[in-house]
Amino acid sequence: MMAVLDEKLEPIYQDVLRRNPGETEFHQAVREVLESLGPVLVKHPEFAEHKIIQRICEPERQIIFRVPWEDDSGETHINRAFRVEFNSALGPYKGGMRFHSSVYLGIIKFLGFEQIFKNALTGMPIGGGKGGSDFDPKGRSEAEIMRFCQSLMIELYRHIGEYTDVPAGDIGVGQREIGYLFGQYKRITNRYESGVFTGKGVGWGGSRARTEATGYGTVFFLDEMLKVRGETLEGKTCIVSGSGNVAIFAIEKILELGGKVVACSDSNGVIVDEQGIDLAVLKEIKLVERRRISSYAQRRDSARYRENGVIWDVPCEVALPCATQNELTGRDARKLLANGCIAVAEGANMPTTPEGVRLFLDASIAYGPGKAANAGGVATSALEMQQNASRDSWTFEYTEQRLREIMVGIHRRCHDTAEEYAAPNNYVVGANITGFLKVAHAMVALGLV
Ligand code: NDP
Ligand code: 2IT
Repeated sequence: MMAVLDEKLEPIYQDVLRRNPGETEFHQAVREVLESLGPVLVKHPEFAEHKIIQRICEPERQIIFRVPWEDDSGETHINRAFRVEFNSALGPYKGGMRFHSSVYLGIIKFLGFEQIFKNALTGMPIGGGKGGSDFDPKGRSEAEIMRFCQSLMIELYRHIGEYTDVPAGDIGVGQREIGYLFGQYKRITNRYESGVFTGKGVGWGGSRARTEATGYGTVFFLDEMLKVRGETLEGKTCIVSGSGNVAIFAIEKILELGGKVVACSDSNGVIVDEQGIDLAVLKEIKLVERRRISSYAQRRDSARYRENGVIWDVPCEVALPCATQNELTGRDARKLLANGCIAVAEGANMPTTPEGVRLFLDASIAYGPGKAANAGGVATSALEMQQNASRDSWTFEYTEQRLREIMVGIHRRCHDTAEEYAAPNNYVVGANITGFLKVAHAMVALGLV
């Protein structure tokens, strides 16, 4: 099933496997990028000479630390936290923090590696990094979450800074957690350094439209892919996996552009609403009450809850995976294609397995890989840094307009690069090569560091 790697790249990939044992998600992310790079090395022999690929696969710095904290009953817990500072050729390390029980070094490294190319694609001056912890926020009180964030920051503060490393949110980390992390950073350092975090609240240095940016941006990218095919979202039946930050605002933008969303999900099950998901009800349940998606079905007669269901079995024309890595398998891709799906845009990071990606590319549907399609989140983080640096605060309309232009630009560059490298409409090739070239040229220019 796997594509063959270029003969120069195969030994480099074997080295990555040997040096990073057991980190399967990291291996997957590296392999997927290397599979696109054969023709680049032919055009640019200087990259091999400077060992750019070997260097890009090795994080500049990896920080792993203990986070002790006390729950509300006085019991002590020990978690492990990570910050992988992957590449700073283009700017300070930039990328989110993920709190989820599945987090280990291999997940953070895959995310950090993807982030290098994604951030390069945005055209903004940001390097790549990622962090997180195996802390599970589910069922934890506000006070417990605050204590955990504060304990984590007692170690992390020394490694970050507006010119060094700028964290943000990801799974399990939203504005509330960013507030506790930033508050503790401010207390320890005695500096109101707004630019050290993005995803802050609008009242304390955050950017308007950052909350919406990843979901909106994914739909803007989707819209551009459809345009190339003479299509629009108007009247299209869509499904969106997950029901978190990315999923909710992807749904919002699909509805604004005239599409209909008939299903969403969480890690326990799937909601199918043939009348179309009622966004106000969804937001109330997820953003205000912080409850499970199952309670949506109790409030809408037209909705059904499928415990342990597979969302990709729901017939649709457009599918947006917005939950987590490897959530869409080869089996799911076959099902989507059989049901007439014509477009897939990834709001999540690496949600489609390699077999699924191959099936989408072979079927020539519009397939937008995460590092391109979901780059609107981090791009708007860079706009937040820009506002912080100039002590300014832009309107929602202006910020969304900038986001839209950035997504149109990313789409165009990926599209044109794919054509240049004889892989028309292959956004995987387009995104990997465009992102890589930008970082590789900068690394050569900066010397052996
Ligand atoms: P949230 O924590 O807000 O929501 C995550 C959603 O995905 C929840 O519905 C969650 O369900 C579901 N989910 C998480 N893990 C799993 C799992 N193992 N199996 C099934 N479902 C799961 O996170 P975000 O919306 O911020 O992130 C979603 C995806 O988007 C991630 O891949 C993230 O890396 C990516 N992303 C996020 C960006 C951002 O700005 N936030 C930017 C770019 C990409 P449950 O509640 O049951 O866990
Ligand atoms: O995966 C991602 O791009 C994010 N979670 C957002 C990172 C950021 O710094 O805004």
